[in-house]
Amino acid sequence: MFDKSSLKEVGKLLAAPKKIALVAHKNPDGDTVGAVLAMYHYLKPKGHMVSAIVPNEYPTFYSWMPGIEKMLIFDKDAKEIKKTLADADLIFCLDFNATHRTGNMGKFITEAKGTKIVIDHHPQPSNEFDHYFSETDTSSTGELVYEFIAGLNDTRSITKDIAVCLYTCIMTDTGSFSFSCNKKRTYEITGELIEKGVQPDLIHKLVYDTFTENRLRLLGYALSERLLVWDELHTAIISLNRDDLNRFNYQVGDTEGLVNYPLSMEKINLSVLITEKDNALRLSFRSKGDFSVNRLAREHFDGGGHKNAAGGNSQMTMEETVKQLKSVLERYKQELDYKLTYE
Ligand SMILES: [Mn+2]
Repeated sequence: MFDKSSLKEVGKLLAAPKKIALVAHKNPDGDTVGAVLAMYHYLKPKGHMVSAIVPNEYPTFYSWMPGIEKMLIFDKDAKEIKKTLADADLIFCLDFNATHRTGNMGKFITEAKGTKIVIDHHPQPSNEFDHYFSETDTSSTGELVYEFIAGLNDTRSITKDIAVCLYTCIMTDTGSFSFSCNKKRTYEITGELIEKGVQPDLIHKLVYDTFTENRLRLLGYALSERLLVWDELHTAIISLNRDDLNRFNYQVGDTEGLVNYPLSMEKINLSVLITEKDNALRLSFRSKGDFSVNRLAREHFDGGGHKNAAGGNSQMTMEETVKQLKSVLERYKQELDYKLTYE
């Protein structure tokens, strides 16, 4: 799985107590939060001084996760985080592979003197780090954290809390085992986590069955009033501006998963969600089949991600962004014209 000499070197670094910063990416999802907390619970009992750091607020449907109250949030605790990063012997970057993915916090990671270690499954890592535990063909960073611990021959140290965090990573990053989940190894690891005490049905409820009424009504509104379908491009778009979000008292995480709904139409291969947040537009892309939204986001929307799930940004107005999206997609018309078949 991983490069033996990197594992050996990092294993050596972890053999004596260290100051360790564990960092999540901006707009945190279940994978990055779960990976940070799993590493926190793994390293802390070994005598290290460990800090868990996230750039901005995480959605409330992760607030049940063990240890999450320990998270330092850069938007609130910038001063403490700057010092923690500057003092750290080791910095683990979990679920991202370029410092800019942590927003304004990025430059403090860049400036930090500690050894920088990436555990991540996104394509094309930047060269800013010292050690890479990077596999693009894996369900989640959580799965790679398991492999990292397994690589150190230390799965016996995996407690129920660690297992719960890692399970949350795998469940959320595979859309409850509906994508990026075609490998036997993902299920072997899931089985091991269940043996450590994870209850999959309970975790599913804690993450997905915790909508507020406003969130469910926003979903209904988005699908009935804000959905645009471009048949000839096999594409659907949902756009939500500030007023739409305010109307339903938007809270962080309320649009999570929304982008997946249009893909449930047979004719749709690409779904795009555009939301107005912090005076800029955030784009979220999902595809089914071979169309790469990572490429689309990288080449045209200042973003990136995975083949079937990516994010991007736009500095234009909503109207201009939708127009630009349409003109870009016209160029991909052929590539978007397919129908999934059983083979
Ligand atoms: Mn991930």
